[in-house]
Formats: sequence, structure tokens, C-alpha cells
Amino acid sequence: MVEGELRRLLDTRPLEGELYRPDRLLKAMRHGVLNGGKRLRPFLVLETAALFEATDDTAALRVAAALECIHCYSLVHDDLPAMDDDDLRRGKPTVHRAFDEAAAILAGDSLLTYAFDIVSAPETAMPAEAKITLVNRLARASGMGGMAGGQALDLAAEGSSLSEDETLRLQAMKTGALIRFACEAGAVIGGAQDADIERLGEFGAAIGLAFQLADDLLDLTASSEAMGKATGKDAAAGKATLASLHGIDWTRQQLRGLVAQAEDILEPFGERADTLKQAARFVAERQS
Ligand code: GRG
Repeated sequence: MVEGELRRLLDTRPLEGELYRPDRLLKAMRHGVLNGGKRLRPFLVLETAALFEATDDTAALRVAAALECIHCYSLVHDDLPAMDDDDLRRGKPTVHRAFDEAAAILAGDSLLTYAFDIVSAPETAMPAEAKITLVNRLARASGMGGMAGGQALDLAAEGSSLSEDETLRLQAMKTGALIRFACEAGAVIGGAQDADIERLGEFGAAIGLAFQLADDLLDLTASSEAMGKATGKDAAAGKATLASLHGIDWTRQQLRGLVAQAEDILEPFGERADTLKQAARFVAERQS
């Protein structure tokens, strides 16, 4: 469903109010989006919305796709020479490699902007108040106090060591904020009460942290499997992560604790939350 929606949204036909969709820009955007991502964040939007038996899941699907556009923009920009300078993403050439840097910058800009278009558009069937809430929360999760700010902290920290609290804050911003938003968004779309929106936000924060720890663990095990050769991306960049500071066993234990915490948070939803509980386990145990 998410793939189909993303394909539809990145069609060549201009929308009302758009003059023309430049072919090369659109191709660069499609390259950055339609390239086999796990679609974890859209999945979380859809599953959390389903907890509240939202009557119209086309709205949830559009918000889910909008969020994936922002995630993909962040990856396209993160891969740029000025940031991580990566040649491959999801096993394929990065957008600046397949096209050029200017195209990658503009594709990222257009994906970020398009996300807010998608959420606010009349086609997204939901009460205006809920739409404003989503636009506002999405902006905060993506911007200087969220993902982009986390990326800035990460770049600034290169070559220096952060305290554990600083590392946790950086991660909550850089990767956690969008995952948290995904879970809150489902609740907002489902018309949940504030307490439940907050509860789902806490669930998102727990699995966001687990997501990052699992990423660090993958990095760390890649390094140690190469018998001390720093092949993991962070290890290669000389970056300390919580996993590299505390070791593999500590990280696995933290992951188990976070999954238990995430499952506890969902307890009031009973069996309806089983898929989300599975998602929490998937996030913590993922191998890619
Ligand atoms: C450039 C504003 C800006 C932000 C970049 C999220 C981010 C901030 C950079 C990504 C760096 C990175 C690889 C972090 C590790 C965790 C992460 C976000 C992995 C990629 O997310 P997945 O695993 O990717 O959900 P797929 O490809 O499945 O969508």
C-alpha cells in the first residue's frame, strides 16, 4: 500500500497549482524514494492509526507516505559529499552519484516540501484541526529541534566525545524524532485522546532508541567480526556510540529492556497492539 501511494504521489502529472514537474528532478526524487527501503515509519503510522479504528485509512496512508518522503530526503542529503559522502544507499548508487549533487539537494528539498503538501492537501481527509496538529508536529520532528538538529549535533561532535546524556539527546533528535512522530501521528489520525497520543509517543521514543542501539550494534558487530578492523561506518569514522562504549552484551540487554518497556506501554490496547509489539521486536533484532 505504501509503495503504491508513493508511486502515485511521484507521478509525472502535475497537481493543481503546480506548473510542471521537471523530468530530471522527478527522476532524482523517485530514485531517492522508490528504492527498496523498509518503510518502517509508514508502517508505524498505519499500525498506530489502526489501533484507534480510524474510519478512513486513505488519510493515514497519505500521512505515512509524507513521512517516508521526509525520511528519504534526510537520507539523500545525509549521503551528500558535505555530509557522509556515500556512494551506495539501499544497495544502489546514491542520488548524487546517479545524478549529481545539485539534483540530490533539490530532490531532498522537494521531498521535504512535498511532505507538507501531502499532509495539508484537501485530498487528505481529516478534520482541519488534526491536520494542523500533524503539520506542526511533523515540522518540529524534522527541523532544528528534531532530525536536522540531531544531524547538526552529530556533525559538530565529530572528533570529540559526548556524554551519555548528550548522546541520548542527539539520537532522540536525529533518528528518534521521526519514529516518535510516526506513532503519535497514527493516534492523531485515529482521533485519540491526548493521553493516548502521549502513550504512543512514549512507545515511539522507546523503539526509536532501540532502532538506534540496534544500528550501533550492527556497526559494532561488523567491526568485531572483521577482527578489530574498523569496518562499521561509525567505527570507521572513529565515532563512539553507546554500544561501542558499553559493549555488545550491555547493548543486547538494553534492547531487551526497551522492547519490554515498549510492550508494557501497549498493554492497555490488548491484542489489537500485537503487530506493534512484533514491530518493536523487529526493530531491536533487525539485521539490516
Ligand atoms: C540530512 C537533515 C538530515 C538528516 C539526516 C536520519 C539521518 C539524519 C541520517 C541517517 C544516518 C543514518 C544512516 C542513521 C542510522 C539510522 C538510520 C536513520 C538508518 C536508516 O533508516 P532505515 O534503516 O532505512 O529505516 P531504510 O533504507 O530501510 O528506509
